[in-house]
Amino acid sequence: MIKNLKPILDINGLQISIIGLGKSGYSAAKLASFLNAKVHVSDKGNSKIIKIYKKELEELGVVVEAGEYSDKIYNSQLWILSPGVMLPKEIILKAKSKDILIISEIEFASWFAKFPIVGVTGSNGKTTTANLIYTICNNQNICPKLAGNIGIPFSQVVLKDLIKKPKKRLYVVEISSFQLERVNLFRAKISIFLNISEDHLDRHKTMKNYIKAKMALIKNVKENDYVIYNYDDNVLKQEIKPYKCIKIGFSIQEKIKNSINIKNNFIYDLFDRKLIDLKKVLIPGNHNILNILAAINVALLLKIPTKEISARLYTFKGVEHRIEYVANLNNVKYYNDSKATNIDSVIAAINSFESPITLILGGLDKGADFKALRTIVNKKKISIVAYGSAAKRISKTLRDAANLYLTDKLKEAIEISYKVTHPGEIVLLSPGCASYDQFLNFEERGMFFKQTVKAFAIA
Ligand code: UMA
Ligand code: ADP
Repeated sequence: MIKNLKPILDINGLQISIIGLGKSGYSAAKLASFLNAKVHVSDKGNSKIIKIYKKELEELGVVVEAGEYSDKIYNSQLWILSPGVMLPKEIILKAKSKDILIISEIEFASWFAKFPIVGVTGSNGKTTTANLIYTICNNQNICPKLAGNIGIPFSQVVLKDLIKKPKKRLYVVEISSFQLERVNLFRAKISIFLNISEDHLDRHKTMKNYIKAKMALIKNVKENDYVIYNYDDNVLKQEIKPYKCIKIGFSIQEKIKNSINIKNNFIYDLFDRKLIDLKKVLIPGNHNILNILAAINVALLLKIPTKEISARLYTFKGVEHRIEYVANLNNVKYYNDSKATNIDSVIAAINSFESPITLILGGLDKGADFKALRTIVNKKKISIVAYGSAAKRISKTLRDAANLYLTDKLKEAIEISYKVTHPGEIVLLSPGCASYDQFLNFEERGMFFKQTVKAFAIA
């Protein structure tokens, strides 16, 4: 029985159930098995990948059940939940009645992480900022490793280090609200909050719950830990106030004392010396300047020489599927922003361009508030090509604010954009919706967009 929430640093012989056998469950099972726990994995699905993982884990002595959760899950002292798992209330209550400790995979991995963690969260910009930190700080003294929601389970990275025993390491962990839902003792030396806007309400139900999940990143913050946060985000500013730690704000709207600041297209360091020439930065938009400010603050805390910071930053070309330049066809530039799956990221993309835009918006409707786009599409004279299951709602909300075309498939939306966009203008896929209606994920959607656009060039 584990009544208090202490990390169980010795899990030798402990009976553990891992729920969900995706990337996280698979890696957590391998880590737990390496540490000699008795591991049982349960997944309600039974896909091809589950079968592959099952075979591999069974060779390690892990018991795997696929297709349903059996009562075996209750024969354990610790549950590790994969981020995508949402358990019915009655299962949680039954586990609690049996004193089973329920944690997230990120929490579990952190118990065995022997090096400091930089935790990166926010509604948008996590992957870009984590990659920026990695690029700027990647030297022999820091030895950073990317992990977490970025697609590399933290358990996988921690296990590799337990085996290889490196002398130095910094974990740069991208952390989603799902992963923070069951954090008990997780603690990052540096925590980053990029922004908070409406997202994942299908899971969290209310903004209050969503914000609460995000703030769990600093639930265990200590006085000498650092919290780097977007000072232009009013919600964050309020939420962070009560925490006792070293707070470092960053802003593009106002000058902040004892912080890096922006003046005349330059970022200045704490001593008012020029640090970054923003004209040399390759990634577009004010949102990316905020991401850069967050990353530079980390680099300065890690004492990366300023020349190294600027030189590395100027090489950073951005991450695939985030306002990614695709092609120039007949003097029309095409950009792939398939990762924009909420409204704030669509606004960030629109604001990154001066030229008129044909915006491809749509996909699987997550219930986003398209009203929030009315002002900007009207002001910037944007044409919208709406597609997918969200198209009708987009049309209803925005047809009197923008020139709007309606269609079903993304392919047709690209064809319409090709026809209606004039030389000097931009075609931007920034869908603001999930991809799962027509694609496996946002990566597949972005690849499809790029291939279709490039095919126009050949035709
Ligand atoms: N499953 C159950 N019960 C459930 C739900 C799912 O058994 O109630 C099973 C499924 O059948 C499946 C497995 O759980 O076999 C999937 O687990 P998962 O959804 O947690 O996926 P992983 O493969 O472990 O990937 C997770 C993150 N997925 C989610 O948060 C949904 C990945 O983020 C992350 O990269 C990975 O861990 C490594 O840390 C993806 C994501 O979409 C990219 N994140 C969201 C986002 O960025 O918006 C938060
Ligand atoms: P995340 O990992 O949080 O999803 P990404 O870096 O993958 O963030 O970017 C997701 C989407 O959000 C992309 O469309 C990108 O252009 C946009 N974006 C990136 N940074 C920000 C930011 N700071 N504010 C708003 N949108 C952003």
